[in-house]
Amino acid sequence: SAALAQSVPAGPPTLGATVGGNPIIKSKYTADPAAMVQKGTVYLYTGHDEAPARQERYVMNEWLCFSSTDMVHWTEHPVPLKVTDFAWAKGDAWASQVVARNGKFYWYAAVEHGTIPGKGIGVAVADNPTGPFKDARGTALISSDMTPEDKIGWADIDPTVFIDGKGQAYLFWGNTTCYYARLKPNMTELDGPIKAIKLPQFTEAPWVHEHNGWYYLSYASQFPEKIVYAMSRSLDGPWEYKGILNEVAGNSNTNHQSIIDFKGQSYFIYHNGGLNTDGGSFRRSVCIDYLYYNKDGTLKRVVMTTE
Ligand code: FUB
Repeated sequence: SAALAQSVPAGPPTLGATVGGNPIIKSKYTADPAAMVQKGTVYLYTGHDEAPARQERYVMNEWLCFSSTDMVHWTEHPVPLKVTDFAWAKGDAWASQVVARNGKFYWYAAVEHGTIPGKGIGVAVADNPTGPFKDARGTALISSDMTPEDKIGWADIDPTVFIDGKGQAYLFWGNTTCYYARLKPNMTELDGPIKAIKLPQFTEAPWVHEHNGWYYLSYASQFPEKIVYAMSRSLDGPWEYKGILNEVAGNSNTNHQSIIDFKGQSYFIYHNGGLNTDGGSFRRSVCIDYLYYNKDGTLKRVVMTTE
């Protein structure tokens, strides 16, 4: 079939080539993608936009999980995590990321805290990428009392976790200010102070990845959001701002990216508001396009495709 032919490219795809049918999930609205590669399979974790048509507010109560071995055909797994799995939380299944360590899978997720004003970040754990996941702490890992300069109530969102070659794990997160801290090897406790990173026009959605000896910190900038990025040789910085990676994605005020290498290709996974006539800022959809590196490690701008 045409879709299958696309999944086995005969050589590197050219700039602007399609991965295979954006948005990739058409059965529901999906947002805030975070992909994880495990043993020849990509697991894609997303938020679930459940706002009815014309309701211009987030309705998000659970996260979703899909998997693929070719980035074209996706299988949905039963809902692996809900806000109600965090007893201390009261709503808002916002952005999240899953990482693997020592045979377990740790899911970092932003929610509305039940008793401490504002958002918080929890961590759930499972023996399998598809769950079932259980709250690993019983309390928030990050809450607004830990970042007291938070004047907006949602500074503590959008976690991304990266484990370096020496096994040191780092948690990055934030809205308006980008924070980071080390994690203990148990992945459920901070190891040292929370620090702020100075990044130009940081809005939210940090994502940290590594490629050929460079660390990349991409993030959503301004509003409506573009995705921009910075590079460093060290996770402690200094981070050098490199500019726009992805322009505002159609019909959604937010964007939120995940970047992975899989079977020799690099991918930029993001969301837009392009599905159906009801699609938009509160009914978003995950899309995938190829990502290309220049020889000096900088990134070519992502060409967004719709097919
Ligand atoms: O989905 C809710 C929020 O919108 C996320 O946490 C942000 O990154 C933005 O996409």
